[in-house]
Formats: sequence, C-alpha cells, structure tokens
Amino acid sequence: MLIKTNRDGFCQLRNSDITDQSLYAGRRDLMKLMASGAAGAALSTWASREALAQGVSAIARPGKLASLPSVKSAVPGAVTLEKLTDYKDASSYNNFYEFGTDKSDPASNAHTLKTSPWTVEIEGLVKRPAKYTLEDLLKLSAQQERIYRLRCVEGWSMVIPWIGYSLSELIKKVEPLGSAKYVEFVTLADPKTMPGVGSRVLDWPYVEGLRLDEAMHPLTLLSFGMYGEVLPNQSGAPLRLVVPWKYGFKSGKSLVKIRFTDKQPATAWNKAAANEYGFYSNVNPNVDHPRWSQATERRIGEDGLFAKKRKTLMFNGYEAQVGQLYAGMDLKKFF
Ligand SMILES: Nc1nc2c(c(=O)[nH]1)N[C@H]1C(S)=C(S)[C@@H](COP(=O)(O)O)O[C@H]1N2
Ligand SMILES: [Mo]
Repeated sequence: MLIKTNRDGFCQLRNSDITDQSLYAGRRDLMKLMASGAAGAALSTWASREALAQGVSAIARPGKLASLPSVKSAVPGAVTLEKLTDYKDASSYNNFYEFGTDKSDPASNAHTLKTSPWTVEIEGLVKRPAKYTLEDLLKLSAQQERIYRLRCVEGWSMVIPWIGYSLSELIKKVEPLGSAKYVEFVTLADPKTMPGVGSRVLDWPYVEGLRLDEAMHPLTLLSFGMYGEVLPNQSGAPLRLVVPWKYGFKSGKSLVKIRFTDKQPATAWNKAAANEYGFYSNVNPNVDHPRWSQATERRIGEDGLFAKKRKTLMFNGYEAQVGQLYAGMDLKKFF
C-alpha cells in the first residue's frame, strides 16, 4: 500500500507544501465535493485518503493552456503521495527526439508542432478499424487525473498529475480480434514541423509497442493533459501514452496510429540498440543497462549537490498492480 511505502514522500509533502495556499484551497474544494457526495461515490477509501493528502488538482496549475476538467481516478496505484514535480521542470526537461536530443530542445522547438486538426487511426486486427478525431477521443470516456511516477531509462524520474483515461476504454470500442496479441503505437514524424526528424538518431517514425494485456491494463493511460491543462507540445500534445511501470521511452508522444498485430512490433529504441533497449523495458532495479546501473534514480527538482539518489522500485513501484502480467517470465531475458 502506498501509504506505508512512501513515508518519505508523505513527510516531505507535509513539511514543505502544506502551507501552500493553493494546496489548502484544493483540499477545501475536494472536501466540499466529498461532503456533497459528488466525488465520494467514485472514490474508494484509499483513493480519497491519498487524494486528500495531496490536494491533487490544486497544485501548480500553470494557466497558460486550455484547462482539461477531470475527475479523480479510482484506478488503484494511480495516485502517489510523493511530492509532485514542479510544472516548470516537467515541461522544460524532456525527451522528444523529434525536436532535438538535448533535454531543453523540446521546450524550445516544439511550438512548431501543429496539434489541430489531429486524427488517430486504429487499424490492424480489430473488428472496427476507425479514424478518430481528437475531439472524438476527448469525449470517448471520462477524463481522470492520475498521479504517476515516470522513470526514464537514463536514470531520472518525475511525479506528474496526468489527465486522461485508460487506453482499455478505447481498445474495447474497436474490439480486437482473437488473433491480436500486440499493440503498436506510431507517433507523428513530420519533417516540416519537427526539426529532429531530419537526423538519423532513430528510425522515424518513433514506434513503440505493448503486449495486448499490458495495453489493456487499467494503469496504461491515454493522456491528453497534465497539471489541469492540455499537454504542452513538448510533453506529447495532443495525446500520448503513459505506461508508468515501464521506462519512459515506452510512453510514445503525439500518437497518430494504433495498430493491433499478432507479432511483436519492431520498436524504435530496440531497432537502434537491441542489447540496450528490450521490448518489455519494465523498470527493474535488478537488471542493469549495459552501460549503467538501474538501481537508483535522481528525482528531477531534487538535484542539488547534496540530494540523495532514490532507490529505483521494481516496476517503478507498481509491482502490486502489474507483477502478475509477468508471472513465470525471466525478466533478465525479457528485459
Ligand atoms: N514520439 C516520442 N515519444 C517519446 C520520446 C521521443 O523521443 N519521441 N521520448 C520518450 C522518452 S525517452 C521519455 S523518458 C518520455 C519523456 O516524457 P516527458 O518528456 O513528458 O517526461 O517520453 C518518451 N516518448
Ligand atoms: Mo527516457
């Protein structure tokens, strides 16, 4: 249970943030909502406790982009008590190679991305292949706020209040055939608006993949926003995946195609360096990257001279929710 395992994060939140005016306001709003019974019905006991402790929707709402109203998610594991990463850090320290390979490149360059009109094609082994507009997708299911850790394979992590709904909601609508075993995610590769696509660091378009049961897991989020607003371009606007128990590169940004297949998809990072980036890429402190350890991580925003590294958790802390998906598998072999 998160309340036991995240003592540190909890204490930190109380000491440093509890006096924050906006946090108080958020807690009051949430308590009013709960008292009126509007939110209570949708929240299990643990979820309401964790949401109350964090005052989720009140924190760091930057106010520059269109707001994205959401309800609190009741998906188990969707809320962590750790202190949220500052919006400024989450939107200025990014990996989005289509806009350059430096962490600051996406924030400087992604303004050229044109996020409207936008469509996502669903194809392959499904009963109902379709072309969805962004507007259709936004309405397809209720938007929820979920606070997930995202752990990059390079050794840093963030805690972000994402907005979206489980990808399973969309998958159920298109009805995969019995032969569908994998899902391939293709992201935009537009040389006109994405300066990085001219480089050969990766084989464009950026492609990622999941096993169908991983894609159907309720934690797998189709995300349209963060911190109460639509995604900033550098974070993968207008929609991206967030798979919180896997290394960050599995969470493809600016999705344009979702394809159901019977074969394991060839993914961009695996094609670039198969010995370094496996198909599964579950966060695992016991399986090192060939060039560095994965046992610890640096939390963005805590990178002062004396900041302690954090221990990386098995499946990024989501083992109770997703461990079963890998029962009996040799995770050193299927890394
Ligand atoms: N299309 C696309 N998606 C991408 C990437 C990318 O380069 N292109 N980088 C991945 C990597 S390596 C990480 S760690 C996360 C970073 O997400 P963030 O910038 O929102 O933290 O996005 C992932 N999604
Ligand atoms: Mo990453």
